[in-house]
Amino acid sequence: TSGPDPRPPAPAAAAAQTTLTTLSVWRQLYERDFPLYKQPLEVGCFSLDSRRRFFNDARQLRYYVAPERKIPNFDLRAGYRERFVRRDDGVKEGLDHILRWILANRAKLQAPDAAAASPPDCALGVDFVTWRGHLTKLLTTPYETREGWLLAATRLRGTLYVSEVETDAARAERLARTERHSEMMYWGYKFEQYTCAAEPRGRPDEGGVVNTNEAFCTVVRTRLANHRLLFSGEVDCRDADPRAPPGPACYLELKTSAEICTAKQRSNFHRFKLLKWWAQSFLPGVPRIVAGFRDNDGMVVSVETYQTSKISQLIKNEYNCWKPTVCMNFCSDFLSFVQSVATEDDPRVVYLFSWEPHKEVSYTVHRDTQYCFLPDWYLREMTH
Ligand code: 0WD
Ligand code: CA
Repeated sequence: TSGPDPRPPAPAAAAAQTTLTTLSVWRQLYERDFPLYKQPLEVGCFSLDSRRRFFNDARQLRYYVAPERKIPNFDLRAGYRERFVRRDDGVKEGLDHILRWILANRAKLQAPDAAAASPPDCALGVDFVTWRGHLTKLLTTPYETREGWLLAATRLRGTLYVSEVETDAARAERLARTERHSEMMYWGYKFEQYTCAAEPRGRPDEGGVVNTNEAFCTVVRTRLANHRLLFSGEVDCRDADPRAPPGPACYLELKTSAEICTAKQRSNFHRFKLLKWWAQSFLPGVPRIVAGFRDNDGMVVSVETYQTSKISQLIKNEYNCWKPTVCMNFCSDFLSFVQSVATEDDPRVVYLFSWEPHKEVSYTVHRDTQYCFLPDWYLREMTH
């Protein structure tokens, strides 16, 4: 990630008025003051059940149960063969669940202040609708050296919808996934099972089935510079104390990571992993991240809680480390780039933004193709 970054900005990057054909990811361009980022406000939530069915409620929200022992010795391999139902990640859902939530909650979105601030052609009162995970990828792009991305954008009634398209490289990696890698993906979900209860005063059900179709997602509204955002992200659990503040302040993100034994491992953890963890939780305003550190056999040997707001302090001693302001300014400038490029208000037109490490962000325009992602049921409701 944060190695040397010697490339100069493209000449065009200096001129902000005209529509650029590419956007530079050169870090120094984004070392400005931290942009406005309004405290994310939870405007709703939804749940996906064991069969991936949508519910406009919090039925899948779970409650955090701190491990009883300092060395928990949770066995993350337990149940991988017998008690694991894996979501079919070949099924591309696009923004469908968020769109369902929008249709079920249109009245809420038209809050008085939102309606007043938005032009009449902007039916939802927001500029962007997307997944939190897509924004996380944007935040980390200036430091990413391995994986590129493809983001499809389409404009409908003034709002830009942004949905990821799987890259050829990501698809090849998914299809070539080894058994070991597949099992290690399970470990994260198994850790959730050891530390979450279905009821506020319940206990974890260690012997239950891990089903990755199930999800609880928060929907938040916020503003990045002049961009009004509506996005959703999966939330692992909340503080079990009923006196805890409402979401997102009561939410916790759960993570697993290899135990840190050497200075080199600690440095890598700070430079690479904490960047991704910070970006993912900062966006929706999730204040705490609980990390289970495991050995190579999948035994959790320690648990640590990180305050999202303190992570950037923690990494400041690393040489040439990532900076939150670069992440946020790049994301803001990318959204401005999308605004300037994706001008035609037509769900049959998709602007495909593409980025590969060591390159600039570029785009192509597609009319009436397989890239169209707003479903007919959504278009019928939104345009009648
Ligand atoms: O690219 C994405 N973000 C995709 C998300 C692609 C396909 C599906 N999804 C779905 C997820 O299944 C989930 O319902 O969107 C929802 C989550 O969206 P998000 O919060 O915007 O995604 P992200 O922040 O990347 O991931 C949050 C959590 C992950 O937790 P960790 O601790 O590993 O970051 O959502 C889960 C995972 O638990 N998750 C997924 N689960 C199954 N299949 C997937 C996936 N493809 N991506 C994330
Ligand atoms: Ca997690």
